[in-house]
Amino acid sequence: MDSTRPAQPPSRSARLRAMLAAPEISFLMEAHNGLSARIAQHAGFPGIWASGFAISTALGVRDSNELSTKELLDTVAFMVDATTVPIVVDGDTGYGNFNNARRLVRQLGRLGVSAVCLEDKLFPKTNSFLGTGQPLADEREFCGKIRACKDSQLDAEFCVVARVEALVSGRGLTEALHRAESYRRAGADAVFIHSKQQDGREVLDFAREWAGRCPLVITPTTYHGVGVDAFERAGVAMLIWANQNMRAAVLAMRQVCQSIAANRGLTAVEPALVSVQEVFDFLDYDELDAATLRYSSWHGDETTAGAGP
Ligand code: SPV
Ligand code: MG
Repeated sequence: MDSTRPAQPPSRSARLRAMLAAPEISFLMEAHNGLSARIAQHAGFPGIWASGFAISTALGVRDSNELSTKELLDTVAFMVDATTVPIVVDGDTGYGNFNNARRLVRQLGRLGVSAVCLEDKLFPKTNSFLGTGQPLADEREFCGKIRACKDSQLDAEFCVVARVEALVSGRGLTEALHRAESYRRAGADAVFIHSKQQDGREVLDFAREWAGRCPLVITPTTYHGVGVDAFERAGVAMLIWANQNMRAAVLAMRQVCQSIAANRGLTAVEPALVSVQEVFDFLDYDELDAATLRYSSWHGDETTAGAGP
């Protein structure tokens, strides 16, 4: 090994894998486009959840696989470009069978995504909080999908997270544990146990019975009243705040539109808005000015490699 070469920092995927393996809990924040991803990273989150619900909503469609994989990938590409932290992409059910899912994994890998989360429901999926019935995938078929994804990933550190919907679909703890174990054996790097209860009880029960067989991921959207310490003590590796940026954006945009329409002016809203200059600063327009000076009229009189911005 060349000892004069500076050590490479760990890749995004390696960092995500390390977070899952660490004894302490990690927090991922939802983002749904380049801007929200940038804001999440800026706030200090060590990783981002590219939420299917939030991305769909931000594009004005429903979380029922109305979004195509191409549209998902286009959005995720902006999020990767806007950040340096690991991104876990919500891959829903994999957009079809094992073949569609493994192609998605290769496409995500090429973009620089660190993990995909696949849920054991049927295509087209429905959001877990809809009361429309939540039919589950055949267990063996879903195991094959996980295996196909693991066999297809381009980067050894890439993670496949298997999301268990047995509790959401009312099948109970025993089936949830059984499916989680099957998915772990099929090669899943982590298990995401989802629940729509409000007290977090079934998630804590699951975590106790699971006993750290592989990293556990949760999303306390409905059981947000339970302090995170309880989940940390129960051995949860990763907690995802799954949709709060999108919901905050809906609220803020609705309020600002209503106020401007009602008041026929900006007086009421202007103090509550970030300034245009703040937007320029956040997107680092200064870098573009510096690059313009450097590159727009190059004289070829500078030879230092790597002197660029
Ligand atoms: C998402 O954020 O798209 C999820 C999590 O899948 S949930 O909406 O809670 O099902
Ligand atoms: Mg989703």
